[in-house]
Amino acid sequence: MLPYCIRLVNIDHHRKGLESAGWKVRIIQRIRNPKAERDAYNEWNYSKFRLWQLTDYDKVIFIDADLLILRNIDFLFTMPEITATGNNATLFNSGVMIIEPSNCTFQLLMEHINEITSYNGGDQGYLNEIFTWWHRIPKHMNFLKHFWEGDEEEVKAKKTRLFGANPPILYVLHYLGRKPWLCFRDYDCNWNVEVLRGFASDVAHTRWWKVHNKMPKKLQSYCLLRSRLKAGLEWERRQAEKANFTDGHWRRNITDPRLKICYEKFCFWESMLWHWGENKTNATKQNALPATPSAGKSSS
Ligand SMILES: [Mn+2]
Repeated sequence: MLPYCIRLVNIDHHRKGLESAGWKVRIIQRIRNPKAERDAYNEWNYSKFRLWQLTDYDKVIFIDADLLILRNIDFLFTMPEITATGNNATLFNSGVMIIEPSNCTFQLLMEHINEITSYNGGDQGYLNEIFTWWHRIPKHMNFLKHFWEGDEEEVKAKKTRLFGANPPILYVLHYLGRKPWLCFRDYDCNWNVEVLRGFASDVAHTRWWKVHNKMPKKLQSYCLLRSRLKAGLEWERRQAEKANFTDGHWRRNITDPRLKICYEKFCFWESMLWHWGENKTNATKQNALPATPSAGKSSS
């Protein structure tokens, strides 16, 4: 079983979507990170600890909602708790984890919630404090879509080859930064934001859309864009234009049909731009686009 951790905003609607895609949905009580700020992106990500309460399963392969599985990973069920890929030096990335549900472990996790400070503010930092011994599997099992600042051109080219390889070489691709379904399909919108440019890869972006296109049309309808998000994307594009980013993605025409499809009451998103950016907290509070934490923080 591959449980899927997701925040359902419109419960009935999204639940239906997940169920028609074949997921067994379980509604859980969220767990608040007591050290997180109110309404921050990481306020509720300790909810992941509830994985250990799935005691009707002996073993669980946990996969973050922003990963694309490209090859069969069933053999991971033979690995013990806790198995993961390395993030940096001695720490593991919590995007893919093999865990063994146990109420005792769940209790242990909950017991220290007020003392332990997570190095990155997220569940990853916390779990790394609890599970100091872990089993390392190759990076191909949770390959980060990220180019480090120091990456040589050769390394970048190699990563890009891996993102696009067909048949796939990578087992699992982890979409860091802005998610492909929150961009127009024309290009990776990480290009248009200075602090996110290390996450930009049109090849990885296209890969996600290829999988999307194979989904039944009915399921694709869950991937539409809200008016507020369209406005946010256009605002970022204009910022990139002002800064005259040399990659020139901001010049491209948007052909994605989702630009013209509106499912909300308010469809005139262009008017949202009239006062956009005047009050910065306004844009983040109303959740136009996911916050843009530093590269390290968004790596989970
Ligand atoms: Mn992730």
